[in-house]
Amino acid sequence: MSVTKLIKCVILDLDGTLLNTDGIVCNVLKISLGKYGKEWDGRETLKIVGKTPFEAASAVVEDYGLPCSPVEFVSELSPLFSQQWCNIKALPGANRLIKHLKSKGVPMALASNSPRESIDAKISFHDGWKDSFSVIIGGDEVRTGKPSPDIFFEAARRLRIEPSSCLVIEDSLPGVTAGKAAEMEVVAVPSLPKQSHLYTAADEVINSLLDLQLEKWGLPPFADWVERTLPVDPWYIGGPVIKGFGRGSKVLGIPTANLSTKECSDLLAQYPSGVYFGWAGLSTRGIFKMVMSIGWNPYFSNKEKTIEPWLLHEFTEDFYGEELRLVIVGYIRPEFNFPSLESLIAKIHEDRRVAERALDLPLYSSYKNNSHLRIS
Ligand code: ADP
Ligand code: RBF
Ligand code: MG
Repeated sequence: MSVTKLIKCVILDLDGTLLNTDGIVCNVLKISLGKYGKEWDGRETLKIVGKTPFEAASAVVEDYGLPCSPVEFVSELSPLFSQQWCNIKALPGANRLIKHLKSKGVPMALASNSPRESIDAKISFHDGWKDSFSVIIGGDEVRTGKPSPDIFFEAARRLRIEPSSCLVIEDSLPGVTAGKAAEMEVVAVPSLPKQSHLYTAADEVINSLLDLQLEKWGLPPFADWVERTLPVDPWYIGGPVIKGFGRGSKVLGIPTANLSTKECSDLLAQYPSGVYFGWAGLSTRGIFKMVMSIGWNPYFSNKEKTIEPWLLHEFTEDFYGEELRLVIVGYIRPEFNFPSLESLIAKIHEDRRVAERALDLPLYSSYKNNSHLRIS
């Protein structure tokens, strides 16, 4: 992007952009469709992200042929959703973004298709969020929800900032459409995988909030990158090493010790795909530096989200079945597709160098002694 836009404020969507609502929505639909003897299969997810509750309910009632009206279905779902709000986690990068913009005095608005009351309830579980937004608008406070631009026009009006100086951050297609119809700059952060090709209307499509580059919009840049790495709240996973796709060593010359994706599926779903690094512990062999990818390996277009840890050590033998423990401490970059196998391999070796150097920094090296890595 060549032109730096002079953006004065940021308007954020809530569900799927700042909050990881997808899992909760699936659970609630599973339960409520179960009452009608139907099984939620996730196929409507695309039809409901970014919609108003009424629109989402209409899609489900129609697709499943439910013997109730969308209005009735909404009122059946509402109490189930309310019970779940305390369990919704912030998406990675959400707290970082809100804190940063607040500390730099950049005005923020929250504009969501969900009713104002639900927005207030949801954000009450996240410290400091409510006070960070100068403006909060729900779908019930404007005439028509997204994809209509109403909600964004209203946000700009209340912020007293020209629409063309507003940056919208949105995960859904209706939200992107609404932002562009309001003639704002729009960064899309699709919440569903493998959808980025649908977001052609957006000014930029990023993989997760971790990849947001505020300086592109003339906003104060994040200052927390350390030698090409972004520290993350550490997370811990582990399990026996299983067989992967059988191509790490063979095709790339880069062996990756795979973990069962079923056993850590909840954790995996919480983290954006991308390249991360940290420390790896193997029961009988010790503790090693590690760099890994999480995701669908776009170069190989995998169907499943996998975790591919490369231990930065030369082993003389395989260690399938052994207990592998990982502590992940930092993020490097999103996953990419590559024009050639050589360029993919070269990039992974560059990741290795970045991780190797970073892990010597006190910030990251302290985790080497974490008890999670020592398996007794
Ligand atoms: P798979 O597709 O079955 O994971 P790979 O070709 O990716 O096969 O090789 C991974 C296996 O190689 C690991 O499960 C482990 O037993 C072994 N291995 C040897 N050296 C390493 C290393 N440095 N990092 C990760 N795995 C290694
Ligand atoms: N695969 C991709 O398709 N794109 C990537 O950007 C990518 N980055 C990776 C970075 C690291 C550090 C590692 C260890 C793997 C990466 N891979 C990537 C995954 C690689 O394709 C995978 O290890 C093989 O497919 C083996 O299953
Ligand atoms: Mg592997």
